Amino acid sequence: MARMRDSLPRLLAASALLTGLAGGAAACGGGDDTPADPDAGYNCTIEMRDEAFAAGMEKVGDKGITFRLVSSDPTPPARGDNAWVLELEQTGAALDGADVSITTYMPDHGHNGSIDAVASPDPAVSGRYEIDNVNMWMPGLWEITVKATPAGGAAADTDQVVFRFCIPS
Ligand SMILES: [Cu+2]
Repeated sequence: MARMRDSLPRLLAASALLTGLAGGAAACGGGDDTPADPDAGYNCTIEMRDEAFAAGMEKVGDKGITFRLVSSDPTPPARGDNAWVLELEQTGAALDGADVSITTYMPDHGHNGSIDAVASPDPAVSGRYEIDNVNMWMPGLWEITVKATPAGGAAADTDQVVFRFCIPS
């Protein structure tokens, strides 16, 4: 069944490719299932790998850090640059002073977002970080990996979670 789920969007991408070729649009980089036209849009209603955005949604990494996505501007996440607010907790306490990094990636195309996200702690709220430039420049499925290393922690202390959002157009 996983294969069925995966292949349907690819079929749609393939038909978008054919449509795009007829219009002479350029491809966006390697991969045999790369849509031809970044502006062609993407049918998120049949995408099964994504998550519905909800303000305050949480994920817990393997090392026990809770990553709470407090908000996204715009809501839900949309094409282009998004500003996120994130809260981190570990063993029930707000995690201040962590080294936070964000990577956006399109698994179907093998490419990242066009610019690097920037994380900065919110001095007003313990454990809260503002993330600018969460970039999803193209319609389709994006994986947003959030990593956090507690203050003074080694690389082995780094925890991470992945959010998956679909950008329709
Ligand atoms: Cu892409």
